Amino acid sequence: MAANIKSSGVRGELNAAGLHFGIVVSQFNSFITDRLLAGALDALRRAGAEEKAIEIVRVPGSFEIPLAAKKLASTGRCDSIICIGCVLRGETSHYDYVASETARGIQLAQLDTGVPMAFCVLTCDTLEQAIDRAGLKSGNKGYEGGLGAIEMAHLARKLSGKSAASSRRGRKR
Ligand code: INI
Repeated sequence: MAANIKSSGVRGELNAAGLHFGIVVSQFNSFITDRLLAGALDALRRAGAEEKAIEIVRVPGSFEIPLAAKKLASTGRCDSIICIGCVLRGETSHYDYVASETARGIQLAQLDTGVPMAFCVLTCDTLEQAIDRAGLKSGNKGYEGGLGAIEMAHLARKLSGKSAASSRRGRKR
């Protein structure tokens, strides 16, 4: 095997020091989204993020997350953005529109801006399923999103050939 082949591949570290994060959180179903937000903050703090490097933006519902996330990414301040929401199935097709457009919008926003966006929008049939994913039986998807945001911030820098220092110099604050 050629000596210069890096068989381990490229990956991002789980160290949040020196990184700037945005969190866009929906106020709809806040009983759940508050817990997801707490999980995301826990992940960022444990990994060494500074309080002043975390910006929280609150939107009315999940449908509004993509636009807020895209505008936040366009400021140039964030290395990574965590998108938090909870869509619960009701009796009509409203759920399907909100859930799919939120997911599509977040994906478009990260592809358009190049700023990684963690998808922490629960799409559940019941409140019980959401509670399980917001800190009970199935962990906390906000915490997982926080870790994913850190990893992707580093990976995005590496794939664009930027060092942490050069990335900070180019960032508007
Ligand atoms: N928004 C949510 O975040 N979760 C939901 O379950 C939900 N339901 O079921 O209606 C919801 N609707 C509001 C939506 O996100 C927008 O805020 C609203 O349509 C105004 O644009």
